[in-house]
Amino acid sequence: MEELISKIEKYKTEIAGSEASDAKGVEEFRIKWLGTKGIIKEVMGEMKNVPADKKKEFGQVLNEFKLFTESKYESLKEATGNGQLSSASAIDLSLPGDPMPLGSRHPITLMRNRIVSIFQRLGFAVAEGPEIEDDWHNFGALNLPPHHPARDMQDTFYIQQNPDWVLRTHTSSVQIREMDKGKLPIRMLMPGRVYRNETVSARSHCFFHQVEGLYIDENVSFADLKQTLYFFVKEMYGKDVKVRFRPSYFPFTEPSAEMDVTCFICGGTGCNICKKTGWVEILGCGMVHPNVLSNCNIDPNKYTGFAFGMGIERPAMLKYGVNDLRLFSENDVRFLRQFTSAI
Ligand code: 2NL
Repeated sequence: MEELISKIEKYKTEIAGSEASDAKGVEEFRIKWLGTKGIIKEVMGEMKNVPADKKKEFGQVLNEFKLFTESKYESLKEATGNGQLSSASAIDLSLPGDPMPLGSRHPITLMRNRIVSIFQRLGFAVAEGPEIEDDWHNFGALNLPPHHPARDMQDTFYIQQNPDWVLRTHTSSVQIREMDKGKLPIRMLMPGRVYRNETVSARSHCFFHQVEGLYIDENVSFADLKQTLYFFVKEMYGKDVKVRFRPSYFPFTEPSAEMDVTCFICGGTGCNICKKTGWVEILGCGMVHPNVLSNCNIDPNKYTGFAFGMGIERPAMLKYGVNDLRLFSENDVRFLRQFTSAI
């Protein structure tokens, strides 16, 4: 009996000093001490050799020994992360991986990229610029001197701290900066966000997006303008589409025109989109006004150029069946998720 008790004391010392670095070590501990052929079972087997009057006392010692071992087992398990993950053998390699969540591109980005890539194939480079502009780059250089009535065509946001600063009303200001650099010829595309002080509704918004284009070189003619835009339209809306130019007015171009395409919804037979006319207006364009060239130190007697500007929202609404402009700027993921992640 005395012998047995001192053996148990030795076991306890051994158990107290046991360590396990992973789930495998913890399992080895369990098998050695608590397993069906383990040491505890073996010591319990000694009960039959203990005299009857000592059985109660020995039973208590055994019970205490078992609890001691079990609590050590629990603390080893906890120290190695409950025997999970810390061991390579505990990882189920056959489980399918978590799919990488893929975002989608904004419909305005998709439409802008479509437009831009067509002109890039014609050699147009892309430039961007600041959304806060000074009066000169947004108006003055574009042949809109102070108090020019055409300034009223655009409801401008002025920056309170400095009335010389505005939120740009078109991306032409980027083109002015490009012309100022004095490197000719210029063949550039300026996509970007522009601002107008308008009440927000399904059909109008205080900001929207446009792509403007500019081509300046010697001997650039209105025929070049027409051919370039005709190529664009065929790539964008298909080979069968027809175009027409209507005379128009912009302060920064002369002559100016607006371009219509045969309605790509009804094919020209007349629907709500084309208001039963069979034609849809898609852009404004013209030959760069000589004053604009002079303002940027480009000699209008040597160089000519054409420019155009088109909105992105309307073609995006028609292509993707979006009926409310506000959806484009609310960033509701239920709306945005519906678009593709492709360029
Ligand atoms: C429209 C019409 C247009 C231009 C933009 C331009 C830029 C320079 C010089 C001359 Cl730097 N013109 N841009 C020309 C004609 C029309 O935009 O309806 N945009 C949404």
